[in-house]
Amino acid sequence: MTSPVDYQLEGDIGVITVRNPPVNALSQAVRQGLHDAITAAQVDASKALLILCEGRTFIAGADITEFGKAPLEPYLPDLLDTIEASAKPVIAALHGTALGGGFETALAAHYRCAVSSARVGLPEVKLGLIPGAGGTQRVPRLAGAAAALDLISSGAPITAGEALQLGLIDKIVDGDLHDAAIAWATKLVADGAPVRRSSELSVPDVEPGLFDEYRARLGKRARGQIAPQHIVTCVEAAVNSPFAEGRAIERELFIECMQSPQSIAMRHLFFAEREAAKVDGLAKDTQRRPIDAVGIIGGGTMGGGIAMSFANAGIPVTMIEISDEALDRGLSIIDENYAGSVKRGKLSKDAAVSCRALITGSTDYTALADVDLVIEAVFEDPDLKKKIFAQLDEVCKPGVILATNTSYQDVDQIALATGRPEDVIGMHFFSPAHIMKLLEIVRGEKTADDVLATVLRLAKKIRKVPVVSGVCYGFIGNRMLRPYGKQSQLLLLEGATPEQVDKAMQDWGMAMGPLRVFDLAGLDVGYKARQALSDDMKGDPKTYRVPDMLVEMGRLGQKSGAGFYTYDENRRPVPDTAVVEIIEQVASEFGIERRELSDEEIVERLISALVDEGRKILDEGIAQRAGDIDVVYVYGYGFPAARGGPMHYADNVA
Ligand code: 3H9
Repeated sequence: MTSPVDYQLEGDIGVITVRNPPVNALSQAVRQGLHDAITAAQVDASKALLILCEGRTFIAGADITEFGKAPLEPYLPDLLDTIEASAKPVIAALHGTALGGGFETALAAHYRCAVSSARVGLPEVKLGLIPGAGGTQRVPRLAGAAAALDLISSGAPITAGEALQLGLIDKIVDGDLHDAAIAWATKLVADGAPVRRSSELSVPDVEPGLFDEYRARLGKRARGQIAPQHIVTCVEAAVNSPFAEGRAIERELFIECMQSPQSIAMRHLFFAEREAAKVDGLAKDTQRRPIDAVGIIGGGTMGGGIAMSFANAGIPVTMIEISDEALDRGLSIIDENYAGSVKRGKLSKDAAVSCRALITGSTDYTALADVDLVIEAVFEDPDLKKKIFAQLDEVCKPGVILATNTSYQDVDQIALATGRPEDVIGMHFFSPAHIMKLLEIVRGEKTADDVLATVLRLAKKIRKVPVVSGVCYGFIGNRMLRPYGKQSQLLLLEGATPEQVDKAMQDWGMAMGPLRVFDLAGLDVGYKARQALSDDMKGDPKTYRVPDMLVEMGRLGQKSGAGFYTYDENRRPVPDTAVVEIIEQVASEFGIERRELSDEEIVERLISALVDEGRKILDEGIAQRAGDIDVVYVYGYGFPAARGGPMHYADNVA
């Protein structure tokens, strides 16, 4: 088998090229190839060594598919010791995304250059891990402890420019990376540049209290996760101990993380997310339709958020509303959102202005005559939606994709309102749509393959995580939410309070407990939806009597200042004895004797409700695979990533 690492002398420079598509991950063969090349280079005529990669990126990390298996030599930390120990200067030349073990490889080199579009980072924490090949020890030595904590605990990559400022790279080069790097290496040789080992540096002085502050902050932000706390321990060790000792601590904690159920869960999600974008039976080479302009029907919170998702990806949007006032209102919400993004530092002012300029409005459907995709985002009224689709059928050009953002309605019925059901699909965004990552793509019975393939690719372009669902009431996510919500009502009647249910779920890791979620969504939404259902579909009245009574009292949730809780002026939920009285009254009407419930019982019953429905969804073929359901729940419903999603949790931990 040919090695994925090639070594050649180019003049005085020994050039080590990694060629392991798609992302040049550090498989055993790559590690071996690097080891052999570095060793060979010590005794040849080269005066300096250059490590670079072919393809779209520098090494993007350890090979995650090898994790959880018996480790194979050479181990990465040992290989990086060999690189750093080289008697000849080693230069790493970065492009694409130098991540995790890839960036650690670059940090073990003596000099680093990068093209300006490159990004570097240590994203291990997103896999429930810590950097395991010296990253926690070398970054603080080069950039200081505070910068190291930010970089490693967030897992977010930074630009080459930021890395240069932090001292993590030495030079940004223009033009062809190979040629520019050879030129720089040649100059370093001519200047007699010495080997520079980051392990030999000491960490600059540290602000008192820094580590305690990070421990507390990460304890809140990544509740219950072990990797972020271990990162603080390792960086602290970098400050207080020699390199070898710090690295031994890093190694031990890396292995602990690697074997933890949290990392197993997060690695499962990494692959599940990528798998979810693939559809069984959909040919890889399916032709995609070009999407260069988008129309959105409805300028409410949802329509506005969807418009921003496209504009942020550089795609122009025409937003349609029924009146000038409604349009102005919609556009001004978008203005406020952009102003908010600038204020929070998420977007530069210039970027916000150019994105916003891509959104225009109209009250006339003929403004959609030339767009390539229309997304309907009006409220959940099936007749209104059908009317809109019939109208779109009249004004839109052939080949346009017609999508509905419905959360519940039958996409096949909506499709039949047009003469082109094969062009109709569901694109279910989650609120706020410009922030939430999940996109449930609903494949109708007649949806054409190229429509599905186009929307799947488009999802990536607008930086969403797509999951494909079949047609059923509520699709994957909201269908599972129904039994979960019903179970929460039974728990209340049997003896729990709203705050006990929510606290139990939040302590377990959910971003928000179910009753607070319902208050946030608006209790009137479920109320109205129930009015349209038969008694049979509504199910046991015990599961909705309390929220019905709350709505009839005008307690619609957060927006009316009261629902399962009352809300103070800062929209914080305050427990309300009036709600407990209603619960007690309904319980007694149904002859239920209230008792004390444990937090364990609350969690067990609520998660089982999700999992049982998830299994039905799988059996019916609504979801292709269990991992798809996990992706929906983690990205759309605040399920803790460190538990891997409801199906992974049920199969592996529960
Ligand atoms: C680490 O390094 C630990 C060390 O500190 C210590 C070790 C001792 N391994 O995402 P894409 C596959 S932990 C194996 O669609 P993009 C991926 O599954 C690692 N496979 O592309 C997919 O396969 P398929 C730290 C990997 O352009 C294909 O490549 N590094 C790996 O949207 C394309 O991926 C990370 O966490 C991998 N490391 O994004 C980086 N990475 O086509 C993880 C990708 O069969 N990777 N694949 O579905 C990423 O963040 C993105 O893949 C990247 C490219 C930004 C690189």
